[in-house]
Amino acid sequence: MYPPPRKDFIALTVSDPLSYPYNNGKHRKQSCWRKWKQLSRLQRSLILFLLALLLVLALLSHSSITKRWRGLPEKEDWLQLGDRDLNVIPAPPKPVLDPDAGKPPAPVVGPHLEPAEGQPDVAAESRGQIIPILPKPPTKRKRGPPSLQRDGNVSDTKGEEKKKQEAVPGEGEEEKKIVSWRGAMIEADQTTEPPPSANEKEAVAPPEPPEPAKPAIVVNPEVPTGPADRLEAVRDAFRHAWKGYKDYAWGHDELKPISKSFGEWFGLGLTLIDSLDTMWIMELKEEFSEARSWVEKELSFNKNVDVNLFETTIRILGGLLSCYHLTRDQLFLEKAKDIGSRLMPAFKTPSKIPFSDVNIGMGTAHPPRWTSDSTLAEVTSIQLEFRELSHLTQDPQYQEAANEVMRIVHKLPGKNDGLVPMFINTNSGQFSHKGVFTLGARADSYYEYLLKQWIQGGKTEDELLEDYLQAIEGVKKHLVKQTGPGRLTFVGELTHNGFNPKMDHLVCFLPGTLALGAHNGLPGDHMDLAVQLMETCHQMYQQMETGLSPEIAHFSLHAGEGQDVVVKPADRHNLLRPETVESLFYMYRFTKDTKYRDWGWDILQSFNKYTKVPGGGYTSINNVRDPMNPGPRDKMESFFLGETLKYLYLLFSNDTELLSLDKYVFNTEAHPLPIWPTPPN
Ligand code: DMJ
Repeated sequence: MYPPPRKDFIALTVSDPLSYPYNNGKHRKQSCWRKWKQLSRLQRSLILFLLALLLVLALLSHSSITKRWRGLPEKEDWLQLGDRDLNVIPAPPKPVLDPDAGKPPAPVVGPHLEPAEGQPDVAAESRGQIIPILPKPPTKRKRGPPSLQRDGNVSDTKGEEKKKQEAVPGEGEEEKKIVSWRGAMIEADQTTEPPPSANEKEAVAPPEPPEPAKPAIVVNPEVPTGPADRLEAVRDAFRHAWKGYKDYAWGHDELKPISKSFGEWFGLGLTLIDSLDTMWIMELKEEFSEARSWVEKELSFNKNVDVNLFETTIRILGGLLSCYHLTRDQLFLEKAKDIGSRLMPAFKTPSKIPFSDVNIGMGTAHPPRWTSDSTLAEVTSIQLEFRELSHLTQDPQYQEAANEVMRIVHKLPGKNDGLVPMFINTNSGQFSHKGVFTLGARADSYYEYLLKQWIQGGKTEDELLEDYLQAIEGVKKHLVKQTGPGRLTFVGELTHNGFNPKMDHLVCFLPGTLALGAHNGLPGDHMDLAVQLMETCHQMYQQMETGLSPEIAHFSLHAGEGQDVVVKPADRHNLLRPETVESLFYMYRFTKDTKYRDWGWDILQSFNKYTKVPGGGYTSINNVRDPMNPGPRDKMESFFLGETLKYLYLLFSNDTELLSLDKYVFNTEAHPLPIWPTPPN
């Protein structure tokens, strides 16, 4: 409740319109003076005090508003980052591709993000490359630094206004402006661009407040970006991620880089184990050796803890097996055997379809509390690892349990031209929740593992190949469509209501898998589809203002001028997922088309611009459409180190014998396992 107004105050502010005309200034002045004289000393003192108070308040709020306009953050807005973290590169908005795709892109003036590989400097416009520059300050002021605010989405910035923003600063103007940025995800000296030369370093402007009236350029056009530099940039990214993990989450499952703490899922050092083979491949020997020592001295699976069968298999069992193959260090095989045998109780179900959860200390397993169903992708994407464990240990129990699941699913009714429902019941062994078909969450890696098991086994298991080929026909028949505006090929979903033009980022594993199949002798049109889908996955990044894909995209089927990719508010997050860079790796290995490397390079740069946390680590973000405030989620998923950075490294490596795709098959968490030699007939 507000208190009643004070009488003194009212007496002063109400005028007397009956005695004096309202617009007569002289009379009004005289009247005010008379009124003032009529007041008691106490009343006058009170009024003067109130006026003084109002003046002080006005001055204070003026100073705070001015601060915001100048882009100076208020302390609590910076998520407790230290003062040094306030000096960050401004996040440039990334325009969507011109909807007139196909037409030659309009010439863009500005520095190149990076020249094409092997050439010192190729015109960015020849690739339709985006040139990031700061937007012109908007006229409307919103919360946040005015120089970084944008109204509406990027298409609003087109036209005359945009042309003005793209002007190159003249000689003598600063090439880098460093301004504070709400969201604080970027360090001035830690973009993907390789370190500048001594001269260039001197040219870099020191951190200082922004000058909102001038556009500022954040990319140094002179930076060389040949293959070696790109490899080094990925290693730098890994080191930065690892630093955060080591400093704030060592031995725990996941880093929370903003709060500089950790999150626990299973309590098994998930990130550390998921990262082992990446460090080995990147030749980060010191980091690897420290991690190995933790595995030797600290890692214990004898814990009363429930773990998810699928996640533990692909990340921990897969990670340890792969590390054993790369290093031949028995430690990793011993640990793999330990966790593998502790997961086996999951298969003790009436149907032989495993439960989702296992207590690795108690040796018990159970489904989720709310259902007796397991997720289809989960029970059919553990086979590469269990089969390999049997190979190495000569103990057939692992392989038999895993193969049995595939045999059951192979024979099950309820598929739709090879497409499978998303759930399977652990009691009945039948599909449940039938009628919904997707290549995204809950079904994705079923398709991936059909092909990869066939390859792992030396291409001898015909049922796997049969199921894979049929499934791809089903995908083509029911799920593949093209957008109206730009004719982008995408994979949608079938629901009870019919076709839904929705595609999870997870589906971007598919171009790589299709290409791998074609490389292994499967139909050429699989490769054609791979090329088209790869373009779409690239566009899911390219058309976002941050250059990062949303978790889910919807596609427009209507012909016309609209946008191909539509993102719903709830789907705008990015979890640092690997699927697109995974496919880029396969596509580059099989085609040697350098555009795939360029696309991967753009993605790495965007990760560095929008998800890199000062001090160490990368974070998932909430909004790929808002470069001013991508909204850090304070979580670095283990697959960022296990998969995303590994695939980027392999994409940029010129050594095709490094994990040759004719010798290794990657599990769904990017852990390479050997292809078995074909048995003699
Ligand atoms: C990873 O754990 C695996 O790639 C899995 O197949 C899907 N989800 C994440 C990455 O997105």
